[in-house]
Amino acid sequence: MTSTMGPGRSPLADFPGIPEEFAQKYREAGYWIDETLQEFILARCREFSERTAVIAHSARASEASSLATVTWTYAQLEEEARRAARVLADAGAVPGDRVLLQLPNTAEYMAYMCGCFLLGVVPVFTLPKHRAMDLCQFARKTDAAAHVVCQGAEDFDYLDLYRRYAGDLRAEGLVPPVLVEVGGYTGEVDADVVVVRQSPEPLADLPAPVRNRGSERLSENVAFLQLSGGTTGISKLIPRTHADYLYSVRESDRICGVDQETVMLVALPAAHNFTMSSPGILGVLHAGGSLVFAADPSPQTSFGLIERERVTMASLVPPLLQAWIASAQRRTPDLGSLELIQVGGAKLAPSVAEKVVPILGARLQQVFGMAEGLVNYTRDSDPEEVVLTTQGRPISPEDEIVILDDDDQPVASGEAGHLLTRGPYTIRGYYLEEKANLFSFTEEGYYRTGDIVRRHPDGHLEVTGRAKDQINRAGEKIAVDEIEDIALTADGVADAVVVGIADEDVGERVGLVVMPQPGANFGSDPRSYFRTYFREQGVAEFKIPERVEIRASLPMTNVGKISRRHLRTALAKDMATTRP
Ligand code: OOB
Repeated sequence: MTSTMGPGRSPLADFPGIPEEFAQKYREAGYWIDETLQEFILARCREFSERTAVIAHSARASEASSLATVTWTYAQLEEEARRAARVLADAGAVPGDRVLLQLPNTAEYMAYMCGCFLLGVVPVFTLPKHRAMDLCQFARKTDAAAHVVCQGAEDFDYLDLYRRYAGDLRAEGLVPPVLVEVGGYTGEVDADVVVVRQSPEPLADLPAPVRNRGSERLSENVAFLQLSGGTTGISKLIPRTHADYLYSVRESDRICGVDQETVMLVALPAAHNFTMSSPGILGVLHAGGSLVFAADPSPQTSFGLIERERVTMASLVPPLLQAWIASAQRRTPDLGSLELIQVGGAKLAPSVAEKVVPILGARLQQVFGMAEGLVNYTRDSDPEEVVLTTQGRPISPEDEIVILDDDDQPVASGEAGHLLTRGPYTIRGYYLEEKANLFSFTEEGYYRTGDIVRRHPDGHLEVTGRAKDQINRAGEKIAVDEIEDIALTADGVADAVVVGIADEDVGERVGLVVMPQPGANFGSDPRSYFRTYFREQGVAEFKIPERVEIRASLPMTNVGKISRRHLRTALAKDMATTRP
């Protein structure tokens, strides 16, 4: 293996954390305990050593072109994590450094996620779908030491993606991260790319952890950076601490009944907050259960795995649930082992919710969460009506919920309004977003979720809408103004409006309305014109407008230009009623 030492990286920058008076309360209540993710991984791998931790495809193909399935016990998971830690250390990453993790749902994901925690580096949970524009931003913001990819697992050239943004960073005088390819790629690579060709020796001696914040307690330092859905510009970075995150994981296990017998299917992207911790991958590790990774999210693949591995629990976004229901009606798979299906990430229609028990034969749990913190669950003890029609109630008695009207005044009880929250696992500020933080957090430290909710008398929340300029496409969040800003840079665009078009299959699709400059020419197929343009700009595929309309003028009111939000609403309605 080549060893490329990276340059020294900057320490983590400061950001608004949870104030000491609150921290003290959370410690005293036993919510925050003094355990880091490194200690957590090591302790569970020892406690459950002989049990099965992971069943997944491995990107390190044992036979050319086919992905091999591996089964790792907890002891093997620790060994593989130590190998990954060795690779990262050899690439120059030292405790406290940031590492961009961009891996598909493979065994390597588990090895490198755990490897980061063992080494004491701060992973940044990017998704395989992110493209050059996203990665460039994440690398720049975090001064990442390494970027971990798997070239072989998908039909996409991550080396090319790396070259693109690394070039941009160098042009700005910055030092790009070292690229670490973990799939055993055999082609040519550049000098600053590390290809993991053989299994390195597990790292026996882990370096001493470092504090990356003011806090004396290691457990109250930053464990990783999660990505926000983003409402302004590209995804913001969410600094989560060991103590706050692990509290939410332990409580999630208790609420969802996760134990040693749990066999969880991981069908959604592993790095998503839902998949990670609600109760997700970390919840299963905490309890000593088993994780079964699906290489793709199709019902066929998942049903096969459920039958073969006797899966007991799965988490889905609503469109995927709909696909499961449709497929199960046609194929009658054996889902007998499946006890619980969690659904979250976007609003679940009651008409779909009520099909879960009769068609899939498993209990339903609604999950309304956010990477910034707050997670709500419906409980097994809730009446059926509550499970079908609400998005649950918070994890913690210390999760403070406030519902306000447009003027920041509390709504009457039972009325819908803006949801604000603060609590023992909700952040008080994004990483390096001073300006956005002023808007997203109140002076009292409440996070403005951008969701419109109604609270039922029993405390359950019902999501009734959204106030943020964001599109929710099958649980993937897209910031409207990010896409508008890019559209505006295309030749011949005078104005651009991006809207969410209501859609039965994925909830919402991205629509783009363009007002052309005089004489502009977008060819005979503007959609494909803009698709090509967005791709060239390094925009991730899921954010690229699926419908494009060219309009000589945009709606105005009699008092002049209407607000951007009204314009978007009007155009969205328009596009939903006119078929392309
Ligand atoms: C989850 O996290 P994010 O950060 O990708 O997105 C959070 C946003 C929420 O603010 C809300 O707008 C929407 O996604 N959302 C839901 C929902 N769950 C999330 N909207 C309606 N109904 C639901 N059940 O999406 C996430 C994080 C942890 C657990 C589950 C989901």
